[in-house]
Amino acid sequence: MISLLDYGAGNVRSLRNAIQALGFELTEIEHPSDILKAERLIFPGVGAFGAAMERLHQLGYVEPLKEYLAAGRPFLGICIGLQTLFEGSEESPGVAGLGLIPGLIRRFDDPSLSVPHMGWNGVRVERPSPLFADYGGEKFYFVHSYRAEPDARNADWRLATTDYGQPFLSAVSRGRVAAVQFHPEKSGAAGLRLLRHFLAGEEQADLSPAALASAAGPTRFAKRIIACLDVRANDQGDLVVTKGDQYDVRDKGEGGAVRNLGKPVELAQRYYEEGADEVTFLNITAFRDFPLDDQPMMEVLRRTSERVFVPLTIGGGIRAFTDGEGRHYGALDVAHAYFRSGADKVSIGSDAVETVLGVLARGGKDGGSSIEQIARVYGNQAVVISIDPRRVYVDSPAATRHATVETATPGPHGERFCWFQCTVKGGREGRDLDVVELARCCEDLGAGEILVNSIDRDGSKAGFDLELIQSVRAAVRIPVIASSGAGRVEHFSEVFAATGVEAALAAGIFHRREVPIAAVKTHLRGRGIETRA
Ligand code: 1PR
Repeated sequence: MISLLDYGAGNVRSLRNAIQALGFELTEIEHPSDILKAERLIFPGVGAFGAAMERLHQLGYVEPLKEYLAAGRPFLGICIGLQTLFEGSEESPGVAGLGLIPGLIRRFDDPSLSVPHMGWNGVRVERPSPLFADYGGEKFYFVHSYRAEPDARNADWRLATTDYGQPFLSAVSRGRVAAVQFHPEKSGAAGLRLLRHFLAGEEQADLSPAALASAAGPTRFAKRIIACLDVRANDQGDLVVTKGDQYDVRDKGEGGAVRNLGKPVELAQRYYEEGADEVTFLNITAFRDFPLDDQPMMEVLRRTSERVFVPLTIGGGIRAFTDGEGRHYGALDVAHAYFRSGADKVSIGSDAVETVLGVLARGGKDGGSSIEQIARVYGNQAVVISIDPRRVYVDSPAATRHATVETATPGPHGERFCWFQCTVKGGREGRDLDVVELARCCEDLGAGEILVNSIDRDGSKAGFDLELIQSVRAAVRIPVIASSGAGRVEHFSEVFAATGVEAALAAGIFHRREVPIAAVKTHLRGRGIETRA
């Protein structure tokens, strides 16, 4: 029987789904005494180090957990569940960890690298282990801003290391106690296999040929290819995957129907099977409907998270609402509902623009924004900002206060400069705010990633707006996702080579089966750009 130690801070639905998909039943740790009764204990940690330790103390779990671990009983920690085994973390100075493993958790500090380390990276398996018995050399999904440093004092715990600026401990074990920094429940088939080895109590320690090979050289961080599903109800009320052409999702001509490119869950599962590194749902009319009433959307998320084991992002309508009966809901309530339904990250569009306008007008942040609230509870890495910008052409930089670029694509009247205006409500309204102001302020508010769409390029197949993407890439240190305009495989190598972004997203060419995800990855590897297999 598997006992899950869910201390209630974050989204562990994905892990539950993975364990159930593997055919194992879970029992919950609901009382400190349950810990010493557990046969096999799995401890997924999400959120911040200090918050995790505080919750464990509040629940009275620390002492029984230390006793369980000291007895060397079967244990698998995940992410923060690895970090709390150490003595402490720079993330929460002065907060003691469980102290089972000597050493400190430190922040990534290589200025040339985005933080969090968010995406797919390899592991160097350093000794035989049941977890990696049939390891085939695949990459795993990481999302963390702090890392466990290998040193002489924890050498006997070292199971695998990974390179991101410098090597860090990506897996530790001693006897039947093990922990991994990456998320096996979000690492596709390779992650499910590793989970199965633990859940089945396999003790056969082995070192596969691929594991031996992995120990040879550096691990390589992959660029992410993300499949995006814009979702809304069609005129018959059915939730469909649609696709905008410069954000217009209706077929051309009088009374055009909402384009219908398929069913959300089926398409998401197809993309998972075809090798998408992440799947993003954008609920494109949620800005006007109250998402908590949108049970079909929550059902789509629940059913998708039961069969898709790579990160799921959901956006649309994450902001404060007052419903028809005058009941007030905060953005955190909407985000809770999305996480409970299976999302790993939430993306905020319109509300981020209004928030930043408020911060700039007030001259400072007040801790009450949707970004700050959600990042505080779920961690920075769970908050994505989705920008819906459009080009505004000007004759000269002096014509506007906004950050302009000298563009290779002149305006309709030959203007050689432009700035990128932020919009809300799916591009329906512009705001006096540019993408650089938005991105920088959102990073300061605690967002973990920026999705840069483009109204001008959306659905055009003309390629990504490289000048737009580069403007945002240069403005922040958090990961950036390029979006809008992909038409052929070369557009992906072009945007990675020109801007250095960590991920690229597409919709239309995948929905219409014009370009397979595998073809994009083959092309990128052919150009020496690392991808997950
Ligand atoms: O503003 O917080 O309620 O969130 C609304 C979300 O829905 C935002 O993320 C916004 O980008 C999105 N959205 C709103 N209206 C539309 C629309 O199309 N009418 N989708 C819309 C925007 C952008 C990408 C698109 C790429 C790739 N879509 O998701 O799929 O441009 O397209 P391509 O590869 O086919 O060129 P809130």
